[in-house]
Amino acid sequence: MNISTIQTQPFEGQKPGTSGLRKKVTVFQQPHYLANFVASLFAVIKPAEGFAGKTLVIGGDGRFYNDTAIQLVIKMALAQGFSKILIGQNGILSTPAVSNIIREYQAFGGVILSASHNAGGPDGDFGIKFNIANGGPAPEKITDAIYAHSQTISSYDIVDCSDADLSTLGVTTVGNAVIEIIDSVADYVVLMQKLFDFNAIRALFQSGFTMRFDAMHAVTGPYAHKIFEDILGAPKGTVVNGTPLTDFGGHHPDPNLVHAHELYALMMSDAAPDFGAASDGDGDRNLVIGRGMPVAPSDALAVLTANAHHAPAYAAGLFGVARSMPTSCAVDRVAQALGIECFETPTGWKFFGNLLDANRITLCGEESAGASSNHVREKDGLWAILLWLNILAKTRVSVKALLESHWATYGQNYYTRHDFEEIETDKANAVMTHIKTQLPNLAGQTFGGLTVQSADDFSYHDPIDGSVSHHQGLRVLFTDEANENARIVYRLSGTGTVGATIRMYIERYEGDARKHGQDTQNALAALIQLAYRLANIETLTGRGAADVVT
Ligand code: VG1
Ligand code: CO
Repeated sequence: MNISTIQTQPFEGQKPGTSGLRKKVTVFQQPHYLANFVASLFAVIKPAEGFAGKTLVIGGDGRFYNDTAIQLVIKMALAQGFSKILIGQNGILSTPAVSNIIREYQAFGGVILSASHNAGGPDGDFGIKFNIANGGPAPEKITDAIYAHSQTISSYDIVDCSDADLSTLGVTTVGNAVIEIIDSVADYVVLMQKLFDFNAIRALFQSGFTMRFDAMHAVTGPYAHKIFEDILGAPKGTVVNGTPLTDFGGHHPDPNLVHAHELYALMMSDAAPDFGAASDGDGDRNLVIGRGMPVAPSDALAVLTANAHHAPAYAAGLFGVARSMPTSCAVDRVAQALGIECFETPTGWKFFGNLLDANRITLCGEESAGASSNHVREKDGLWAILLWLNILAKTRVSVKALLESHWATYGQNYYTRHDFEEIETDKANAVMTHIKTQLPNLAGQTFGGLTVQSADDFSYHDPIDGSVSHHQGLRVLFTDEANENARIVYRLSGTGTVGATIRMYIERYEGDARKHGQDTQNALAALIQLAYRLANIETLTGRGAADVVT
């Protein structure tokens, strides 16, 4: 193997965000841009003994630039001396599948090429992130070090060899190393069969239960065809948009009621099947809609926690649960009832890893349609959908009935997120500064029937490794006359690629069963108005309404 050393210079701003480095494809296409990041990654993670004897997993969601990026990562990994490189066929692996393969094959880590729910194609977004040996996203101390290295880089090493054939399963030798192309779906399917009662779900489909799964032309298509149609016996056609496309058919592969509108419209119509679900670009998110009944992701986490015991993997109970700070507090009440710990972490899956590794939690989730368990170290869209199916197969109730009885037992946390996208960065910063300066004076103030209990800039103290992460969102906590809680949370997105995105998260607990099941935006109207007012959003940004409301 002939290794070349290429001279380069730093690029500004190669800073990983909530979930890796995410930029426009055109940014990644600049000469050396991706190579600089990959070289910085290898420099930071290289153990004293080097990479000999170690395995690297590589996979992506199939979006435009996936192939080009994978070939580069392979050649740079070979130059670093990795002994084995495992790659999903045609470069395809969902994010949870990568996480599983890292763990299953005891790899050193994995490189995931994806920009998740962001749009793809030549004008769309691309992304790269690194997952460590536990299968989870690299913690902040690694991503910070990669960034620091990228700002001083002057050269990188790469092997001169021809491109690997990603389409043929099997092993190829390159110098002292082997490249193995593995089935993208097989290991993941085996894992799911270990966790869930497939016979019960098969019987559910046999009984006439109907479902639509929308793969949004993203990575889960092949997984979903295999699991739902081939193995569980759902009729062909249950999975739609099941062929991964490099531009996701021109849509945002983001499973929310806005971008998965077709599914939503079907589920709210007379022709609705019993169960609707979708996943995102890289397969780690999930959307679940019952017939006539969308399920808010925060509620889903609570319902799954309360009913997980129906699945074999969780029958013995849960260690604990965790949710990201902006996620609604619905799951907290379930944890309390179960007598298990409930942790509140910053946004992003990397913060769950330590709690999962230490067996402090079994399930965790985020308001942004992400949930998972200790079976991998990523959120897992199909896992969540299979857990729903397992629960429905055992209880034989509708999603609507399940949700309504959940609210009757625990109360309902009305919840919404308002996103203001592509705001000029200095305007977005002005909004955050405006809110921040008010925080110290808010406690004790009353707005309508709501009194501010506390207001702060959230810092997370990791209970396992003691690390502290500051500035994880501004939160204002209220209590009302009935002593029930409400919250407003503000944060800047760390996954956008154009300008800045402000996210407002608005939540109010409703204990009175007669007031459950109302339209969310109506139920939260006063609080939403207050959230806009406290942020002075219209004056500071010129935006009177959010771009995406979920
Ligand atoms: C968003 C979500 C966050 C999620 C992240 C990655 O981040 O809010 O909950 O973990 O995307 O999801 P942000 O910083 O834009 O709010 V995905 O499916 O990339 O892996
Ligand atoms: Co994703």
